Amino acid sequence: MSGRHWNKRSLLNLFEMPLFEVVHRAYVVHKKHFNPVEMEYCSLLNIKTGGCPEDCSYCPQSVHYKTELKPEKLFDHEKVIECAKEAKKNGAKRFCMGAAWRSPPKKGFEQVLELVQAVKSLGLETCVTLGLLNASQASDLKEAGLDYYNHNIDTSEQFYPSIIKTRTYQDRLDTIKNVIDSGINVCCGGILGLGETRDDRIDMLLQLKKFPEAPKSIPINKLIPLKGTPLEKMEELDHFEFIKTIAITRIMFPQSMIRLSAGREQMSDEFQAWCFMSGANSIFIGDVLLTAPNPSAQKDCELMNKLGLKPPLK
Ligand code: SAM
Ligand code: DTB
Ligand code: SF4
Repeated sequence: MSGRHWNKRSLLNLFEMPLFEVVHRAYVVHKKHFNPVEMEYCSLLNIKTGGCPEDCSYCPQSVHYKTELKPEKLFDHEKVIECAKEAKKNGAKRFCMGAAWRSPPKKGFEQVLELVQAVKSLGLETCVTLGLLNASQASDLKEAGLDYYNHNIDTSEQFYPSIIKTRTYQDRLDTIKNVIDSGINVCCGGILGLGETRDDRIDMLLQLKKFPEAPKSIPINKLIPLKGTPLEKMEELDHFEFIKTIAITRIMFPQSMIRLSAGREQMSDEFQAWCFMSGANSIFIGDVLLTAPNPSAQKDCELMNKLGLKPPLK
């Protein structure tokens, strides 16, 4: 399957198949490469909130939109380490730190390098998402022991300028190249429900396939239409189209971890279960994502128990 040649036609064929057929194919691929009852838990912390000069239409942290968010300075080192310890106690395998920057400023970047080393020494995998990176920043992060860098392409190249005007798709691809060249694992995916077409979803998946190697981790976010952002009133994407896209991602990327990222708080148990059956095998745990609510630990624990899913044994 993985050696198959992917193009618009072959992906459209999959999208046009009956839902059960696509989900069945995805589950077969999933079972071949993973233990289907295992769910990876990652934890997320916004270490620098708001005041971001970018204009991503979905994001409450952009200075371009009047949202309810209060900008904050970079978190204190000790406070971050406390959160990382708590995340480990709750079963997280990876601790991901996000900062609302276009690209990391010098002093903040040095502090992040120290945080990466400290979090890693707790026995957690590390991930950061800091915006655009040059080659030297990527290699400094590698040296500090960073395991993953999250940088999403979000949608198709064609649709991208309708969502973000302050940077180009190519800026994003350049950063991903710097991350790959430095030897850090790539965490790269997108958002569904931005108002994109099926064709855009296909192009986004084809773009992920063009990387020299498949991203080890693929976050699929469901748009959370946040108050004050231009996408606040966006009509919700059809649930089955969302599920099909997850299933097709699994078929195309048999060995990648697929994270059902933003949007779980707004989804029913059944909707999430369909996504897990279609190959999503990773989630963020904890009450908040970066700024938006995420299901509580108790709610997630109940859902995992009902579905018979559990974190992998260490
Ligand atoms: N500033 C960094 C950047 O843009 O790469 C890191 C943080 S950014 C918030 C990480 C990702 O979160 C975005 O690429 C997008 O996919 C996702 N995201 C942000 N706001 C979202 C929303 N309202 N709903 C769903 N996903 C969202
Ligand atoms: C990703 O793809 N999703 C996470 C993580 N990478 C950094 C972020 C989701 C953010 C959802 C909106 C918010 O919390 O502000
Ligand atoms: Fe800034 Fe990232 Fe939000 Fe875009 S998504 S406005 S780059 S924090």
